[in-house]
Amino acid sequence: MRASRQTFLNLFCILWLLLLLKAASCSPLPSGDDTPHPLLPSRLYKGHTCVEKLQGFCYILAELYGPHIAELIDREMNADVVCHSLRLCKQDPGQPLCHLYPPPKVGLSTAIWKAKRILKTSKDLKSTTRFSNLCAFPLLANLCEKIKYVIRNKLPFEDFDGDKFSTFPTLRGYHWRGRDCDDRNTIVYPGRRPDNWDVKSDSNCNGIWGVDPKDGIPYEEKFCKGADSRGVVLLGDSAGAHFHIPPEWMTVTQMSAKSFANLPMAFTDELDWPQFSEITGFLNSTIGGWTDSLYLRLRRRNRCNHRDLQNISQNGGSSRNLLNLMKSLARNQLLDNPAIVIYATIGNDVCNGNHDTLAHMTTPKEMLSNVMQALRYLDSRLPNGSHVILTGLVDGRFLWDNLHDRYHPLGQLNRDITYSQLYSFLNCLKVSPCNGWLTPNKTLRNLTSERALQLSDVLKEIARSEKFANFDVFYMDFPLRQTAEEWRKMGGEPWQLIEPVDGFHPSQIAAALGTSITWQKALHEWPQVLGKENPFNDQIEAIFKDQGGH
Ligand SMILES: *[C@@H]1O[C@H](CO)[C@@H](O)[C@H](O)[C@H]1NC(C)=O
Ligand SMILES: *[C@@H]1O[C@H](CO)[C@@H](O)[C@H](O)[C@H]1NC(C)=O
Ligand SMILES: *[C@@H]1O[C@H](CO)[C@@H](O)[C@H](O)[C@H]1NC(C)=O
Ligand SMILES: *[C@@H]1O[C@H](CO)[C@@H](O)[C@H](O)[C@H]1NC(C)=O
Ligand SMILES: CC(=O)N[C@H]1CO[C@H](CO)[C@@H](O)[C@@H]1O
Repeated sequence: MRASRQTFLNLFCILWLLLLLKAASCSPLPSGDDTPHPLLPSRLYKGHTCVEKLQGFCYILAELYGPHIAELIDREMNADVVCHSLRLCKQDPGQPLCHLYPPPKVGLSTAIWKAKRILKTSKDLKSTTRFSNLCAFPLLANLCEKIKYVIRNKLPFEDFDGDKFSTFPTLRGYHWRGRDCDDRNTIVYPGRRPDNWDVKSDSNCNGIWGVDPKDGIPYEEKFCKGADSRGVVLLGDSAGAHFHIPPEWMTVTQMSAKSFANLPMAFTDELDWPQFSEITGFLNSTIGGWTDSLYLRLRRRNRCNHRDLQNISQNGGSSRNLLNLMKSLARNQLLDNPAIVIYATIGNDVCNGNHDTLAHMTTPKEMLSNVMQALRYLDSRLPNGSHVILTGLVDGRFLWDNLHDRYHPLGQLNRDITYSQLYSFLNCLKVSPCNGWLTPNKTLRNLTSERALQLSDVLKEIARSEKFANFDVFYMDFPLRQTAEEWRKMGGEPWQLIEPVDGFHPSQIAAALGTSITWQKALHEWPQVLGKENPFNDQIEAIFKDQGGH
């Protein structure tokens, strides 16, 4: 599993740093470009034109690396040099130095050597010092408190408050799963069948409870009995987790304090935006595009499904590591409603950052074994009457074909970095999320797609031939082609369907369009998956309003 969470965070940090340096050193100050640069931190506090725009973002980096970066920029060293000297860009012995920008005149290794000497003269920051500096930043204080709390109490970050559902918005709380409505009570959670028709309290968190004073019938019974209630569970990879780095963090011209307003939240959610994701998204998108999700549609179809969603996706999720990840599925076979499980590891079985990437791809035989194991596990956990939809792998040639000669947000200002260059750089640093597709080698891209197709065929065959006791199983291709077609009809361009910063993940637009395609397919071909429409939706809305929000 090369394309792990850590890899993405590393990648993010590298890109981020490179940007800052570029922005700071290129700063389009109105005058006096020939005067020596004053130290970066003081420039930050005084708020010079270009730097002013970087605001909070610069502040953090200045806190983290301030004097070092300032010294280095003063000596006109470029971002690659700083990246290497701070060891953010790693170099393996005997391997060439990776660089994104043209090397400085003195040569890259000389410049790095000089930069390292400067670093040695000032005291090295320990990670703890860094952390408390970070905490001094008001925007991050709240996050720091939470992290300190977790560390102090030796809690695993995964289940921050010791419960699978949570009233904390981030740190894998309700942005990942339907919000719990009573964190202290373990028999209260979304998706369960109601306790005594929720006469006294809302045991399943769908916002419907109490008794109708007119006839003495509990509302839950009146509106939800026999309503075919069901939840949505996404088992997937970073596409499901909706990996997104806001491009305005990368594009100097778009930078403003507001761009960074969502920074603390993005960090605690590990740069995934599940609240906007295509299967479990529920908030209006603040990251471009619009939100649409199977969960939202299922909720609209039957308001009794309110809050019944789980996102068990992870960056790097593949058929193999999903086997472990899925153990965090929270579904009680006896007490809970059935679920629709979307199994969607759309790329990581063929995507890895290895040099001999082909040798490290999942084979069809392994795929069969992994997926069958997963399905048997689900069969032991899902309530009878559930449904599983297997989604095929994406054809990632789409990425190269639509992006390679376009400018990356990092390179838009000076028109100097294309995706092709970025991919090579990531490949060189060994942090590429997918050597097989993010490569100029057409044969390799073809071979990667060929394997992806074979793995999709395995899924298709499973759906055709295997039977399970508690769910039926369906297959659909990853709807990339239809998505692109729809988007073209709407006047869009294919490259807009890809996350601009990483040049790899589906964008918010792709997610929203994909949802509607998936929904339509289910509606026409497998209507039993979606259950029936609840005739009481309007009444539920009239009485319970937003049902307690999400
Ligand atoms: C998103 O915003 C629109 C109007 O701006 C609103 O009608 C809709 O209900 C919102 N959707 C969600 C999921 O909040
Ligand atoms: C599941 O429900 C179906 C009817 O919906 C029934 O035929 C089947 O026997 C049930 N399976 C189990 C394991 O209870
Ligand atoms: C890649 O595949 C396409 C169609 O699938 C084919 O036209 C092309 O010749 C192949 N290229 C290489 C280099 O294998
Ligand atoms: C392209 O990839 C294929 C398959 O890995 C490899 O055999 C070939 O040597 C590569 N071509 C180049 C120019 O690197
Ligand atoms: C991708 C992801 O965040 N999955 C998480 C879903 O929620 C559970 C419990 O909070 C986590 O354990 C998973 O890692």
